[in-house]
Amino acid sequence: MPDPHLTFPKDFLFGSATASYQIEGAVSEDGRTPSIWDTFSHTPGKVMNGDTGDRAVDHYHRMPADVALMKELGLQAYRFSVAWPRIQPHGAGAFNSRGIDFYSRLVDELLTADIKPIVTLYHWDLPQELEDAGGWASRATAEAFAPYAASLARALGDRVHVWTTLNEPWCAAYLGYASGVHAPGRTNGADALAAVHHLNLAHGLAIQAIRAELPEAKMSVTHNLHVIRPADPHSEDDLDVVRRLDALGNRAFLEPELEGRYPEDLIADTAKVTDWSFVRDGDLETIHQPLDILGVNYYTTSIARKWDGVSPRTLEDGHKPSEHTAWVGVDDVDFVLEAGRRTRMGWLVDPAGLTELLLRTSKTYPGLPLMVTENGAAFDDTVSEDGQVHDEQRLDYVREHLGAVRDAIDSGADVRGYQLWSLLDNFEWAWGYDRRFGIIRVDYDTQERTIKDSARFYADVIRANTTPA
Ligand code: IFM
Repeated sequence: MPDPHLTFPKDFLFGSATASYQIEGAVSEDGRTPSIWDTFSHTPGKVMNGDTGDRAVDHYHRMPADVALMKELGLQAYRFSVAWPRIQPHGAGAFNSRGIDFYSRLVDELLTADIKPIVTLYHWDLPQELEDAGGWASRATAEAFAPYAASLARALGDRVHVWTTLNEPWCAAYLGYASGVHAPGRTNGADALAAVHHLNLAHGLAIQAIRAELPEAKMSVTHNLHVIRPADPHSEDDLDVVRRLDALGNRAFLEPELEGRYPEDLIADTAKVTDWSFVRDGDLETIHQPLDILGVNYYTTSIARKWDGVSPRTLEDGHKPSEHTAWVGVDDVDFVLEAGRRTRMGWLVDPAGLTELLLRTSKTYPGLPLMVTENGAAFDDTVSEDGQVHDEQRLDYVREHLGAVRDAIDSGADVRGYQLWSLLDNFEWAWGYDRRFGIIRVDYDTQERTIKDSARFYADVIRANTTPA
């Protein structure tokens, strides 16, 4: 008997998500060249324990077996990303048929297993050669994205269920170019804001390029939208901090992509850092393309207040609180660490925030269907004596967040699916292999896969929703 709180509309798509650099390994095989993450992870001190994605979870070689695991769980969709340096090793010019062939085989394998492919074109592994030529701070990178997107549209064609241009450009721009905790590790506010714009531009150009090849393609983009609450809802200062973080984190992407403009307050707030002259005539029209679905990644909420300039500030998720935004003009933020359950990332478990975010987004953009393209949790798992992983905390997290999605649907949000992050334990960026998000455990020495209890629970939810009564 399905849990009534976990029953979803008929066509709701249950799946799971990964990203190329986090799982593939095989970094120098079949013509792939280094990405910015290869360079960054091989730079001493950048990634915990000196971990790299060189081998990751060897998905490049184990892909058919991994798809068989997805089928065993009953997944209806699989969201993965394509490594640009496999497809176009120099970031421009010739395409690499061996790289394309890997993704073509993956898509076929998924379709044979009755799993819908959701393809992300960019999940942070920029070809190093493009970074050397200016990276996302340079317009040329956005322009190079269009032929890359078109080549994938030609190769994978109508076998793809949904195309996603970018994953979390917030991270690519601010963590990569402002705080420098992600590749390429730059700390330059003007570059970060130029990256915001060029990522938006790449999004628009890619949609045009894919639709030119595949007029029926379903297009999307995925954002890690932030739910930030003021510490004191009556404090003008705290409300203003939240407004500025919302402008940088949410509206810097949503407004150009969905409304064809940059927020005026964002331009004013960042005036000391840049004059935004990298936005050229016609760019906003290019960025503002019709979307079929908006991808929302959600993990947690935060509470912000204006920093008084004196007291020691809270350390959130291991970084200085304003580290990511200080470079781009918002340097007076402090985050309040609320009591409550936290994941191994230090993130508060707050399912109500997901309901709030889905409802807010669907109210702001009525008529635009939403998909939760990432949600999940890192916890320290152990293998029990019975050889199983009883990851109760992750199971609870998933159950509560699925319930939160259902609550949002009940209150009127048009949510079309849920992609659990992540299918497999994998390379968690600056945290290396120290943080496990998978619903399938990977033994990093043997590469053995073990289905965790959270995955079995998720499979039961899917089965209950798809088995005719
Ligand atoms: O692992 C990441 C993923 O690559 C992007 N979204 C957040 C996840 C967990 O940190």
